[in-house]
Amino acid sequence: MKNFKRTTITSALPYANGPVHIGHLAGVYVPADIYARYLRLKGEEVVFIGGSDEHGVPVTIRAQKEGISTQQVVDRYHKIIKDSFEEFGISFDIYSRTTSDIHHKLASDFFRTLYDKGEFVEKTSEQYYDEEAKQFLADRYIVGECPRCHAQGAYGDQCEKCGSTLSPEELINPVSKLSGAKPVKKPTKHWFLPLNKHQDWLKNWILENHKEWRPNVYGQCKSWLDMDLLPRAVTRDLDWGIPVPVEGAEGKVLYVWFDAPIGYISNTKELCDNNPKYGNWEKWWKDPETRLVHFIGKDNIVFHCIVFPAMLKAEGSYILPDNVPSNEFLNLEGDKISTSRNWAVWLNEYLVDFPGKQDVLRYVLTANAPETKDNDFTWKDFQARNNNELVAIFGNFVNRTLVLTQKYFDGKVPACGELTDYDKETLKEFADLKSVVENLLDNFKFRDAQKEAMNLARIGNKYLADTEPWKLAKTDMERVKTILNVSLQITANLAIAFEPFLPFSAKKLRTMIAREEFSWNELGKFDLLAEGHQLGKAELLFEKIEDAPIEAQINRLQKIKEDNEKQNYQPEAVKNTVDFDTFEKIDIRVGTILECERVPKSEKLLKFKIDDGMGGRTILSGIAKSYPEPEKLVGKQVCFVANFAPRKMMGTESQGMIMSAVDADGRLVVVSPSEKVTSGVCVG
Ligand code: B3M
Ligand code: ZN
Repeated sequence: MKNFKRTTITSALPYANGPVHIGHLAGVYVPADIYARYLRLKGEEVVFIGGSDEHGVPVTIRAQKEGISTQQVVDRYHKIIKDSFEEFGISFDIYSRTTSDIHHKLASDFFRTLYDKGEFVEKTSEQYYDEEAKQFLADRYIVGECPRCHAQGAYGDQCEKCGSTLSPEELINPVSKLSGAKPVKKPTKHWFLPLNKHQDWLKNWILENHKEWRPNVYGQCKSWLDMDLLPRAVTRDLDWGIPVPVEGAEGKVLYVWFDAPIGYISNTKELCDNNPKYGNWEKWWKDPETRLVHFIGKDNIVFHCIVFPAMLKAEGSYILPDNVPSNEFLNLEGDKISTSRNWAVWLNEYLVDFPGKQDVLRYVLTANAPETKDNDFTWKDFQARNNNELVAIFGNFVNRTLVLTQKYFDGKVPACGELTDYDKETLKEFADLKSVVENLLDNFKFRDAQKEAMNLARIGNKYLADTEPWKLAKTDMERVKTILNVSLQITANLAIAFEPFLPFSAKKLRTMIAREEFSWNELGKFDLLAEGHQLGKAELLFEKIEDAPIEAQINRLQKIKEDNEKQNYQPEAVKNTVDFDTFEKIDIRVGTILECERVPKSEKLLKFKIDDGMGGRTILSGIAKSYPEPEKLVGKQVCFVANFAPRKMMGTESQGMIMSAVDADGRLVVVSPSEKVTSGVCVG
């Protein structure tokens, strides 16, 4: 690997159109943060750049939906997102935004440079235009029938029902989302980045010289580069964004995917302009001795590996990314995370439900990181990993070590006597793992790296279990001293090894062992805590998570699923027509419920005693699951079929049928008159 002087780490700029969820954290921000913390701990020169992507149609659509201005939308979500990242310890050197002045100027200048160098091609094409709203329509603003699955409401770029990628021209009966009008075609001029001109060097650069990129990233690039690349429009007809700095481009803005990656550069500039300790911003972007690494999700690969590098190359003075570690997607309880279906665990909500447990989520998301394939987050796994790994292994080891040291030595590090062979073996095994963890981190294998860090804790836990110092305390205090000294050195090592992954717990642990900071290079050393060093107060590093809060989460998701099913409800086809005479044959009446109880031994049946105005009758109805407290129905009026042929069920004759609506989720709801009427009257 080439030797670099410093590293610029970027993480995708999330659209400021909603809060961030566990999928964002797992896919991009936790791995980027682990990497940044690891390099800093090694004493390397690093910047870690983040920010909100505040342009683009996703943002304007949100404004439309919420009925507020686009500026209000980005102000609201930029703050929510920024706060969430801060709370989860994502250690950005800067988290800024693409509506900043610095960014507008830099992106605009960048465009102008390429324009002046003749790096764009100009093309006039026919685009959909809304004559009522008087604007050109972005793909997302055109809806119609999907040409593939014929669902209504497909977007001009994608059908959410069947997942097909579409172009607005393909939609059947397209209408404008802005006004509902039928859009018309109108010519408009745009600037295109001719990717075809860049194809050859891109091919060579990625396919020949970056074979080490993750297979998912390399593979996606290859499939693009094996086709002929086409010019890409980098301007749009929109009123939200950075104005195109060219005469004759009034009413046009830079395409969001043109300006957003430049946001990495602008944010670095903003950081450096305000903090002299980072030096000149250009060294982070233009010095060939700087290593540029982009952390992104898989849907952003082509923009970071092909489009943005082509822009940087066209400009001429920038470095190209050295690696683009992109993750696949994280699913939630087996289903794709979806903002529109609210199928997500939102970070701001997680913290309300699990205050102080940032590290638990970080741990679980890394343990299940979708590094090579899509992966699943489940609440049961979350609970199990907390209880069986963080609490039972890491926490347990640390706690026993500190409590025993407190008990026997007043919290002072005891002297280390002669090491037994077993002690030496343990320490060797431990020290060997250091290079394993490092190697994994250097290669962006965070999931395996964390697993090895947990193995370090396992070694410690096993050491204590095997040596049982609490038993030796009565007979051999010298040996106890050595065992606890070794255990304390291991504890200090764990504080280092877990620092990139679990920064809050590592900090807590450092407080407990009264050490302010460590460097990565101290990992694998066993003289980190000197004899006589006074430790701090021992506290539990992690707490067990009980079943109740986990079930609450599962129920919440279940409820969302049911609500979604309802929203997607497609009414059943209407049955064959019947004439009035046929209809008249059914005698529907209103009755008042006098008694209602479960039929013993039946899961489904409820037994009703009904006042039918004719002396009363008994009706059995299979709706018990929808009415877990049947006695609450007493006094209610219901419609029932009075001339339904009597049937015997579970030994009782049912004299009629109670009418129920079947809701979209299968729940049965009895049908009642909207006002109280006399028992026994007809419905018709
Ligand atoms: N905002 C897309 C996304 O959130 C986009 C990333 C920009 S990175 C420069 O998936
Ligand atoms: Zn479709």
